[in-house]
Amino acid sequence: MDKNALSPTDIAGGVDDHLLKTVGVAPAQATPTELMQAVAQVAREQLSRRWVATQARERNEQARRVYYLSMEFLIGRTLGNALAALDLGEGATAAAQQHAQKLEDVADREPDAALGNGGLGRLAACFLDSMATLGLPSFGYGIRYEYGMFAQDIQNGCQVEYPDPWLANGTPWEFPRSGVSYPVRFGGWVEHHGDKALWRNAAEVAAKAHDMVIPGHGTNKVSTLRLWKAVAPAHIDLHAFNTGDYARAAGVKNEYENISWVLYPNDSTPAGRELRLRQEYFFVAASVQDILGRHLEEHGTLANLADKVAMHLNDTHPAIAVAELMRVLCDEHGMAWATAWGITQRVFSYTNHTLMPEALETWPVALMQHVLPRHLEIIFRINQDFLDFAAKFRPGDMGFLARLSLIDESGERRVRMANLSIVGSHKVNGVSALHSDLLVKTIFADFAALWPDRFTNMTNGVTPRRWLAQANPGLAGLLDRTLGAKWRLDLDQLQALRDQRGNAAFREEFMAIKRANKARLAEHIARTTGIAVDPASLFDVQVKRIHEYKRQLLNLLHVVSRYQAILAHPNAGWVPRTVIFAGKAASSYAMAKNIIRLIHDVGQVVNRDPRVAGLLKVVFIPNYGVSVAEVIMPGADLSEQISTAGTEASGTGNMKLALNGALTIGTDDGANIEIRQNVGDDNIFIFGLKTPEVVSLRAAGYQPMRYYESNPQLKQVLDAIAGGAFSPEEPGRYRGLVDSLLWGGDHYLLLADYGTYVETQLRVDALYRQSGEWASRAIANVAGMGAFSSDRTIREYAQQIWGMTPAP
Ligand code: 26V
Repeated sequence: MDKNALSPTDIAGGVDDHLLKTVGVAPAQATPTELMQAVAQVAREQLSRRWVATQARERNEQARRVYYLSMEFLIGRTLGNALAALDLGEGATAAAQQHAQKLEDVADREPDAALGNGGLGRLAACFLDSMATLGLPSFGYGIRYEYGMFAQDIQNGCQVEYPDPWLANGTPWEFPRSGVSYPVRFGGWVEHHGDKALWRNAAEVAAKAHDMVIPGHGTNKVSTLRLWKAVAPAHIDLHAFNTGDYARAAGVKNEYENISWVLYPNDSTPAGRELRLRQEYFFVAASVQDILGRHLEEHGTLANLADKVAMHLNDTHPAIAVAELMRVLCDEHGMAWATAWGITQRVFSYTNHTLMPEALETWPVALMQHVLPRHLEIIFRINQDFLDFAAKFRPGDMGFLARLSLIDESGERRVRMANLSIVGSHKVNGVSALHSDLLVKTIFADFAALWPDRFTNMTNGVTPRRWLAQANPGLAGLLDRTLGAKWRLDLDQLQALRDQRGNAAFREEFMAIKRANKARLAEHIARTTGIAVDPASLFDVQVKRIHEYKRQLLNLLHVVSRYQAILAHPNAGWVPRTVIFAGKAASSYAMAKNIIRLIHDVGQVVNRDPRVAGLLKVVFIPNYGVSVAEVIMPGADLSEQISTAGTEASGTGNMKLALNGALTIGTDDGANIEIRQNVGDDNIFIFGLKTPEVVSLRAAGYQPMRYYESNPQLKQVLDAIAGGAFSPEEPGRYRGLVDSLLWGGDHYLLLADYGTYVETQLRVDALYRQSGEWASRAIANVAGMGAFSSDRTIREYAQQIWGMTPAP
């Protein structure tokens, strides 16, 4: 593929060279961390070559490009992925060996780039991988946070958060572009001279570009992730500096540079914090300048902007870009409003990632006036034009207009960023079939009435390079021997595995690989929790952010039921189980933190009770993130996807687990529905209320107490938790938690789904006892996952939203 490919000797030589010249150590004395840095430098050189070549080609071709604007990119580690893309894996393994190291251990020294909270950020990272692999001319744009997602430690069963200084020792993967810097302005006021608006800003900060090169697989093309760092403009407060008041000078500098310091967490209730709004505008303003600058360089006019530029809004976080593009086109380039608006709508598209009303982003008008006065004016004008149009559609219907308005006038006036995104885009999509359907039936119904064709679905996907080839080398090897290596780029080829379901030798090999992955996971569990688990037991896995709607608590109710049932019927032939949890709680989300604590408290009791030894264990793996997930996904037997129907937009962990041969136990929610359609009803355990049933149960007046009173098993479980059976030193610790279910409304209907969930778990046991059958169904899961490659997702975006044709 690559004429300049390095031989193993070249690689080993390159590593030693970089140890000496870049890292600054004697090659013979290199530590694993230093080796990681040197191997990374060898890969970096190759990536740089590809970057230069790709950029030149796209410039010459005057290519149409897609710009993926996202506040989050949950990249994880880069070394393994880069080596695979560059086909340097074997050479690097050999080079590590020459230093008496395993490449795996070397790669383990790289900190994760955890520039995201969860699903939305990881999706962006999978999309970059697919855009590069499909050769789409593309850039990701985001923020170079100094501190990413917090690190989670568990102390006495409770979550404790630590900062994540992932850049403390530098990163070999970024290319600071000293020449690429843009001013970003804030605050002040607006003067109007005739029909000209003049924004007199109060402050200005510089945005400096730091590029990460995103290698494509099976191609020499690469893509760019351009992250902006906030830097105080050189001229600020020179006076303080000159008079020797360094403390004041430093204070002023920090006030500017704090914009890119830290990733905001997904809080239980997103606060309208000013710094967050500044972050959003900061990266949008820099990106728009960069994009228009590139366009003008190549085309010399903005008239054809929409023919050459697609900008995608990953959720509403970058939605201020709609107003910013209007401002730049009209105020700075003198374009007529109507012309600019036509271009803007053709340029933008928007993805919604959640139906949860608490998570919909709005900003107080007063805050926006203070931070972005000109943008607020522009938003008002967009709103005026829009409402004039909408009024003709349903004359006299003031409720309709109030709901559509970009401004929520019901209390403190607020700007609705989702409404701005929809009005400013030509396409709006949800992330699974169900979610997209619910969008147009619920929160965006009024917009869908106006513009039915604007709304569409793009079911999520995951990159098979990271989530199968890299995370599960054992299974990847078996696939290579069975199907050849092309599945990495054409995941539909997994279909052919269906024929292997009845092949005893294949099944055995498949399950031996699963067993080895479980042993690896067990080692990770022992190392991080001190708990020994048996790889022969069924590994039952729920890993994701901790949230009430995801119902980790329902899982735990089952664990307690099982514990009590084993005690009551010790000889009932129980299938040994290890129930594995992992995930972070937002630091201000008290209920989520309490759930983490309860998991640990239940674990303390269960794991020490000799009466259930060998039959039940409960573990919580700390600090869930991309790298931890790469160990967990391949080692799972059972994937828990048990959100209340209608709440999980898609899920992507569900895809990673099934792709690695786990069977799903899940509700009829998000992408679970499409997973079922693809793997077949017999190969998945779907239970519980469906979305319309959830709706009617709530409408009829849901009474959780009725389930408690009528199900003795459920009553026993809740009584035990509430009575302190798992917190004997503080018996009332979980009274409030149980009360929130019984008396607080049980908002996510745990008690309503409890019965069918526990029954379904018994069916899981029954199948697991028939190991051949289980193996066959696990294989069917892998075979059915072709549709969930992010390559498929990105092809759909390219063709149906961005107007681009990816390489076949
Ligand atoms: C949700 C919530 C729920 C209420 C409280 C605050 C809050 C804050 C953030 C969020 C989620 C934000 C968006 C997000 O990450 N959505 C996830 O996107 C994934 C990729 O599309 C998708 O697979 C997940 O189902 C969806 O939750």
